[in-house]
Amino acid sequence: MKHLQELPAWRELWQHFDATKSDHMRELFATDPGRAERYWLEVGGLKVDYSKNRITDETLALLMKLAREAGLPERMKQMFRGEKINTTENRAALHVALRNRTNAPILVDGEDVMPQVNHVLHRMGEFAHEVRSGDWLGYTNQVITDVVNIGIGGSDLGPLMMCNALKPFGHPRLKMPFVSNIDGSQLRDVLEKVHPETTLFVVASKTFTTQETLTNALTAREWFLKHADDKSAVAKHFVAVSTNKKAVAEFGIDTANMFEFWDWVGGRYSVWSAIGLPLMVAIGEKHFREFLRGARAMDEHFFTTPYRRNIPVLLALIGIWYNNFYQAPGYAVVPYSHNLRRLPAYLQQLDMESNGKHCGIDGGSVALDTGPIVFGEEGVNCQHAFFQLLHQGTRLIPSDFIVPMRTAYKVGRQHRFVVANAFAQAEAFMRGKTLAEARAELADLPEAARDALAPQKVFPGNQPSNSILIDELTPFNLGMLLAMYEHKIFVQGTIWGINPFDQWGVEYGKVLAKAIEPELNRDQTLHHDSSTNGLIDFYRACQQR
Ligand code: G6Q
Repeated sequence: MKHLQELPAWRELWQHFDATKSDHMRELFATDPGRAERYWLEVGGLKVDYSKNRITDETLALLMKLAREAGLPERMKQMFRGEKINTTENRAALHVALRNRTNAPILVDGEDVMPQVNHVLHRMGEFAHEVRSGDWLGYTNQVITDVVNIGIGGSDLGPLMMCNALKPFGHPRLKMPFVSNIDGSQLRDVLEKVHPETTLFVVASKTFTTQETLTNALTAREWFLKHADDKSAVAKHFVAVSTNKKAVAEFGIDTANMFEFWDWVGGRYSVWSAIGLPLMVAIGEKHFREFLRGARAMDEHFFTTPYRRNIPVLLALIGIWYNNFYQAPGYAVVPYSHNLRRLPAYLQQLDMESNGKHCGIDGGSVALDTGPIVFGEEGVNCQHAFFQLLHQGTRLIPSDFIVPMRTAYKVGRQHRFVVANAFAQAEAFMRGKTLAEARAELADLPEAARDALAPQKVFPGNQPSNSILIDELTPFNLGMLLAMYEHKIFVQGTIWGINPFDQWGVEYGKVLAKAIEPELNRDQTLHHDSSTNGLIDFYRACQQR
């Protein structure tokens, strides 16, 4: 396998970069009236304006050439065929099967996975219906009012983010708290607000070995049993979502109350699986299936559209242009929607856990920058915080502005204001403000004061952004949006020659604390470095106070 740096397109891109790196987007817009129209794509309710990027048709042509030379076409086919492209874990990466609403067979080890996918989806639907209709009763025959998801990482962020995003579709009786952190204050806050007779716990863990989740689930069960005082009542208040039947049974949850998924579903790609159960309970089966259909629409777009009009491919390539040529440290995700406030955290995991790798698939070092640093916050709040650095700092940091065009909440003129802010910021990032413009704005000041202040009010501009417009926050459109990012990340991982589907860093984290936790309480000799020994000693001392 050739390294990226050896590909002809890579070398041509460097030449192109050297020739164009100082070009300003202002000029690109001024000299090309058709730019915005040409750099605009639509799929269903999703529109992407990618014209405010430091690209030209030549840049895109070279980047697409790079994608082909790096083997993207073959890799896409391998993914869709269910081949074990997650080589380090010897697994397929088949989240696309979970939303394969055509039901065309998808084979893993020669077996069609669609019957089991459909079976679990059907069971989830029955369960969601029972809880929503009030047929599912607690141990004192009361209807359920709170569904608490206990899970972390991929078993938390997807359903949590989506329950917020689709709040207007939520069942009016049901509240959906999420507990992820092992810091007991989160669980305590939730348990203070719910009642054991009307609360259902969903214990969500792919492996069912994650300490945070199992510890929180045990505490929740103790809390429940303190009130119910009857172990047989647990079955009416605890269900599990997992791939590990044995561990679920050992934990004490009846496997009849377990919703299964499979090792070919990565944690951060699992919101489409039974991990999405709380979401389905909140919005109902019909809307959950719409969510899957939206993702499917994006899958079809991704797998069948030529690169020049393929949204995930183009966004991935533009990201590589900044990451590897402009050496941008990362990008900002800015949803202009309070309901999408957890989207940055969701994408942070999706992207950084997938492409935060230094080792290539072939075992060698990739020797170039891979996954970008992803950060973000809901707009407009972040305009009053970190946007300053994007406007006037020294770094190139592209942004994705995600802007719903309509809102379910008709509150005054707020939504118009939100949209106006999003468009204005993207324009300002692109245009900037020249010294002459800054001086003109200060025309009232005496000459000396103007000379002193004007440079401070210069905005370099040329800061790239994609405007991702969503007709409305519907399950279908959000399914498309998430699938778009999944595929974008997959394309980038493929070009960098890494495996976006493993997560050895996360696994490492799961074992690290196990060694230190017992040492915190015991008076035993420590064998760490002097800093770690000191930290442990200090903790011990604090417990004596
Ligand atoms: C996701 C990661 C990680 C995982 C959590 C929870 O892709 O693997 O975030 O989801 O560590 O793992 P369990 O679901 O196994 O508890």
